[in-house]
Amino acid sequence: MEQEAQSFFDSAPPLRCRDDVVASVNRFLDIWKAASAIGQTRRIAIVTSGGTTVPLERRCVRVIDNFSSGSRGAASTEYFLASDYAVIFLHRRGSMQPFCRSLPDNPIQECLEPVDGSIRAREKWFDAVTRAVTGHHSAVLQKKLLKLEFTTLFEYLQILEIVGAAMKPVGRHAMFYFAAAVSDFYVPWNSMMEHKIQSDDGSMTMQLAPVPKMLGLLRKHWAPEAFCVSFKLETDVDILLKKARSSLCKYGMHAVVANELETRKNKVVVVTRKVEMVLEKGDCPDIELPLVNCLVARQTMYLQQQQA
Ligand code: PAZ
Repeated sequence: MEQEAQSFFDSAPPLRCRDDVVASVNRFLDIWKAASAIGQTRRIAIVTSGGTTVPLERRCVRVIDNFSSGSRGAASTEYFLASDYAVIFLHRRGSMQPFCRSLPDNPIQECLEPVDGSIRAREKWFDAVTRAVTGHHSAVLQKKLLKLEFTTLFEYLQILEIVGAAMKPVGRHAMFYFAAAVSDFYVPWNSMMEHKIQSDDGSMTMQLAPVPKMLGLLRKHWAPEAFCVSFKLETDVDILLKKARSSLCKYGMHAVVANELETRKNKVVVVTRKVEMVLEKGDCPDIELPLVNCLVARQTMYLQQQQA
């Protein structure tokens, strides 16, 4: 498994923003280290969000994409921040952002209007705009939120490796929360066509390779002490829990959140080695509130086990 992961990284196109990512992650961690040194150790959640694309050509015209909107990751980020976590929000470019969930699709033109030579929020959208601006501003000002962007699977996994390895010193105070929908199959860079695939020949067949599983590397090498939560999405409820239980053991996760496509906004099951908890939205504003609360409590238990 490790060899497959290594050859994925060796053959991936170099990450263009690598130096910037490394520098911003290091800056974020320096703040965490300085606070820890004076006894104010904060937990850090690494929230992955949105779907990865799989390019079909090197000079990319076409991709394989998936349905994920990034809503789960954006909402969860808000709740982790509210629970006093610092958050690294590793998200798909253009996907849903924290504090912006109540805005319409075209927020600038729909929410704002020109008045007497300046711009102001329309009354109908005033509360949503205020929340979006102040929520984000306050998290950034307190240096509690770092946003990192990906589009392709190659970018996602390379950034994850940087962040994962950087989290080692954070130990049990780090929580990985893998809500992103990561492609299961891809076209390896070294077997990918350079130019746009031609349609002149009629139908075509393409061979996709399985994406190497990186969770094992995270648990074994990058950040072995971190609290790790992965997600399992299925459309067939009959296999959902079985698959979630199996990935709990296979990758050494502390919890797996099982969700079904149609009901994912109202119900999830948190699967751990000892218990399985069904969480429902009920009267909460969204399902991510009870979900994040539950996982924060599980991480507290995990931290207490170390002290015992
Ligand atoms: O991004 P979103 O809010 O539309 O959907 C969230 C989700 C279903 C992608 C997430 O809860 C999830 O299950 N992620 C892992 C998917 C998987 O690879 O099984």
